[in-house]
Amino acid sequence: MTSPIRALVRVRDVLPDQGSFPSRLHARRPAALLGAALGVTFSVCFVTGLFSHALQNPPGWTSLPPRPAGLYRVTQGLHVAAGIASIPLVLAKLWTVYPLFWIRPAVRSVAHAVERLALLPLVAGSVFLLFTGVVNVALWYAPLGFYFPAGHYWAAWITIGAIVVHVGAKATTIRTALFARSDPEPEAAGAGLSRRGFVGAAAAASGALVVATVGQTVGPLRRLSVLAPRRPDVGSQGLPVNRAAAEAGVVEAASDPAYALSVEGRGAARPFVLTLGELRAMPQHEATLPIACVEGWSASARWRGVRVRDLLERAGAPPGAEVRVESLEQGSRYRTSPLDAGQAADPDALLALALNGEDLNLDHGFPVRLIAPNRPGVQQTKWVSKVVVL
Ligand SMILES: Nc1nc2c(c(=O)[nH]1)N[C@H]1C(S)=C(S)[C@@H](COP(=O)(O)O)O[C@H]1N2
Ligand SMILES: [Mo]
Repeated sequence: MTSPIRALVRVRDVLPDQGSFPSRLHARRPAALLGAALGVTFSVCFVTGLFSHALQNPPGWTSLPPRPAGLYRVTQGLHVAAGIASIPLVLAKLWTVYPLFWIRPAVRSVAHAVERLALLPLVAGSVFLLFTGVVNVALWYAPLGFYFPAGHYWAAWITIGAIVVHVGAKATTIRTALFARSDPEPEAAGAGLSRRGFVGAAAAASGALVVATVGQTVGPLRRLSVLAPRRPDVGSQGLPVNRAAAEAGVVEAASDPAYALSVEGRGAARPFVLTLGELRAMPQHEATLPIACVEGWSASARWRGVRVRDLLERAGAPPGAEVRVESLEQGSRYRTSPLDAGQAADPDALLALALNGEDLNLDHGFPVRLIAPNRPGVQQTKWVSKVVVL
């Protein structure tokens, strides 16, 4: 039982007999190739994930630029696409290396013990991240008994730590497997997949999954997005709806003819209240901006409404004021949204009244919604009732 395993960890990348793990795919080179591909996809996920986290939890020591307006659309599209691409790669990688989990002696030294212990957070973390990510993208929150962004975020740190340990421990093996002249691939006992064919198949599956979903954010590919839960062009007023007015319990409050927007707060020297008619009478500004949902879909739309900075000026807010926008919606995590000074001053930061040339409908946030550049969709609060100047 030991000989095929020893072949894996020792010098030659061949399996000398048809022992307990006969497949020639349990070898270092395919493992290293798949690992390298995963290194790329996980790095993309990690960096774009940190950016998304920073936008949603502003760090305080720095402000995040509202430009380029579509940046978050690109980074979050990449985040979800790279995560989806990783799924077949992880499965293939686990298949190539799983005999190593049975290696004996289980622990050879302290360093070996550390390296092997790091496999637990590595494998569990990777599977957890991909599973929770897919669950979130698929809008199927039921199986998650915790707040998704927090769980996903902390698991990412643990997993990245485990990856660093793993790559460090395997550096020599990886270098040899990738760059040294390798033995010729052994003939398969039966008609089996070659290593090259196996890695190619994993890459092809990965590419196919991406193509089947990336149209949720890359408009021209939308027809191919058979596996994406959203199509960017399908929804009322030509835009998907994330949470409808009825689900949010705001139908009555939002359609109340007595609706008024109030601009108030410590920073507002001259707080005021505007009816919908008065809001419509203010100077209107038009901007083309995307909704870029953390769940990976995004779509661009034409918005028209009142600039946040015009409201601040009217309220006598000091330059550099920060703002909290509040929704009529009650009891939701996403009922308020912060704008730092730069975001609030941006000429395209709007309280929008119209979408693609029509008055906003209830599901898109009637009477008024926030739309501003380079922000996650969750921060584009709908059914706005209050602008609080901080
Ligand atoms: N009040 C409120 N605003 C909200 C939400 C919400 O649940 N409640 N969902 C947000 C999310 S997650 C997204 S992606 C966008 C989607 O906007 P849309 O439904 O108009 O496309 O609205 C955001 N605004
Ligand atoms: Mo969203």
